[in-house]
Amino acid sequence: MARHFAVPGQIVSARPFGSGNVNDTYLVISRTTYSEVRFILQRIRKAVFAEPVNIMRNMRIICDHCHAKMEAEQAEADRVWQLPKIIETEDGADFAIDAQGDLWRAISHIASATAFEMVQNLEHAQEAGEVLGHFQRLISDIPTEKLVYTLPGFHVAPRYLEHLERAATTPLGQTRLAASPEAQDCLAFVLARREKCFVLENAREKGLLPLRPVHGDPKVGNIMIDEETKRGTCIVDLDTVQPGLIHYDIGDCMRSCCNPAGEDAMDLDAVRFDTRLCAAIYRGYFHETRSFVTAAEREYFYEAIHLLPLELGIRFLADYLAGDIYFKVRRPAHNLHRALVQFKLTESVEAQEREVRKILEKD
Ligand code: GN1
Ligand code: MG
Repeated sequence: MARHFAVPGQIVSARPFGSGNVNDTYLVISRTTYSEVRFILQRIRKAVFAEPVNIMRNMRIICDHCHAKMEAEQAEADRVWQLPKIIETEDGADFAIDAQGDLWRAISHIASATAFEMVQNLEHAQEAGEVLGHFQRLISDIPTEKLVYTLPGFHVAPRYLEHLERAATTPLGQTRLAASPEAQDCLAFVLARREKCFVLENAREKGLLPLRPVHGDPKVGNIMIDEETKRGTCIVDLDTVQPGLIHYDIGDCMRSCCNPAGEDAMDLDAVRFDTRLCAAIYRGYFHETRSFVTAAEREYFYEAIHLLPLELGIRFLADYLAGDIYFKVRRPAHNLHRALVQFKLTESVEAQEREVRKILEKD
């Protein structure tokens, strides 16, 4: 599939790249007689994205919009901001379809920058916040009507609760629950927090929170840090950019970047929500977004920081009970363990609610 894309030279390798839980990603090397080009090749999983073409429609709009805006702002910027660009096929299309009907795309590789799987230090956290805020600001003036939903219902927590409750009653769900006291504890943990799942969607329905273009998946592993300057340079993985609440992003970035033990922490006791990291992320984020974020939106930031780890835990647990069909797993009960990590994180947020709220009041 790499050969479909308009890149000079000969393809010499295509190796698995990164650690995505959904799509398949490869780093491809194409050599010419004088140099080489590296690019990213990806297959979109139809099991998750029913209409992969929608991803490419949004991606085209977002890339064109952001690249133009980044270039216009470059003279004033404190760094060279980047965003991968779509590499067209030999026929000038934004993607190629294989014999199985799967969609493949190629994008430019952001070189001399690293996407860490875990937050490294306070500076890294602040950069993560700044990168997310910068991206949200760049896309904030794209009318939401111009974007399609690549993943309908994404981050709508009540929906995930429903999935979980349904998965728990299926024969497989019942078997997995009966075999695991940990899974039973997880389910009880969620049910004790059931009403929390509705907080953001209720506020949205009341008209308190506007729909805006959001990233959807600003986890630490999607944020690239310049190896030279140690500053953030770009956010990758635009698959879930669609209309949503900025709370999904701030909550997801926090749940990912404020847990120094990482999403796959083997030692559950090491999982905690680090408020110093939270303050650093918020500083970077708010620096970029203060121009458009409303007071009402800020009032719900704490709820988002509490909800997103709970929601991801619900998603992992539901997938475990449904037989691991959504998230790729690397070992048995991987999804159950992932859920346990997120619930530990949720508890840690709860225990520090006052402290977190104080951080979010700062201007
Ligand atoms: C999935 O595939 P990846 O790693 O980009 C998931 C996110 C989760 C994340 C947890 C489309 O993202 O929502 O936060 O795993 N993406 C989708 O690591 O469901
Ligand atoms: Mg993703």
